[in-house]
Amino acid sequence: MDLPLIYAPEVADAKARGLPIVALESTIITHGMPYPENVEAARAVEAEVRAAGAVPATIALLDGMIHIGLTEAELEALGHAENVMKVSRADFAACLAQHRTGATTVAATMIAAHMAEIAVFATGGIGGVHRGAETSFDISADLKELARTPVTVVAAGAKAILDLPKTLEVLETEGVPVITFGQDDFPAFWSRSSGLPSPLRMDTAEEIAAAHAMRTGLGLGGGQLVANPVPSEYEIPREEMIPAIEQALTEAEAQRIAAKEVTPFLLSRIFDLTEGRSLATNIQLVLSNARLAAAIARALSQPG
Ligand code: PSU
Ligand code: MN
Repeated sequence: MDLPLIYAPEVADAKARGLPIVALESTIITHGMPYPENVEAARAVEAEVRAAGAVPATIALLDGMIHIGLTEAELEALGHAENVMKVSRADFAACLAQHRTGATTVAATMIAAHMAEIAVFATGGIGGVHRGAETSFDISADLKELARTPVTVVAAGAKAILDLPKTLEVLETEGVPVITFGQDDFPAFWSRSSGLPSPLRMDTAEEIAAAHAMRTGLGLGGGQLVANPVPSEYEIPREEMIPAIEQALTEAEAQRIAAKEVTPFLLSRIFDLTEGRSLATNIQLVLSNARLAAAIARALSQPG
């Protein structure tokens, strides 16, 4: 079977010319931010990738096809569509076969990017091990995907709604390199530091590209997680986020939120509880990740 891939014209052109490409996810648009800020943010992130010398490819599943790059109209429609599936590895094929609209999580975006031979992907935060996972078993499929699919994912670390020490433990067990950019501490999304040391540190996009190429050359399989701390001017200190996080977690438990709904529920409650402050930081950190991802993609496309 031919893969059901559709390339946006800009991405098809970039592939034909061998230009660096950065994949972008769509769950952040449909389940991670409110409309219309989500669409504005998605456009701004695409523009940032272009300004940094690469071509953006926002990925989504539309009407039975894997879209690598969305047109203006597709992005706008996705931004306020209803009943959009939040697609991971488990429901990727079912979403396509049923011709449903699916937003791709980090895991699903990695799968699609790899099919399209795109090696670098920028997002905000990855899914991880949820607090209480020792009883709920709620561990994001993003972690296993990082272990099996050879895409370098640039994120701002993981949110403190998760159990960060357990998330790092699982990544280590799964053989995923966790590389923090430019500092020793693993970042915690809105905050530059989680208080946990990062397993690896690199200070240039070229080093990260070389590590990606080395993994490919060695046949190790799997991707890399690059943790890029939010720029300090947009940081929200951890102590300021803790009350909103605690309240969102308490509400999720009281309302028995489970499975795929957990992360979107927590994200949306935290946006409300911080009155949009967390959203502004969220947008800035994705822009910063887009710039770093573009630099890595450019370094990878340079011979030698
Ligand atoms: N974490 C964030 N922002 C997000 C997500 C996670 O800080 O938008 C989204 C991503 O698409 C991620 C998904 O892949 O949630 C993880 O969902 P789950 O925890 O259900 O695996
Ligand atoms: Mn989960």
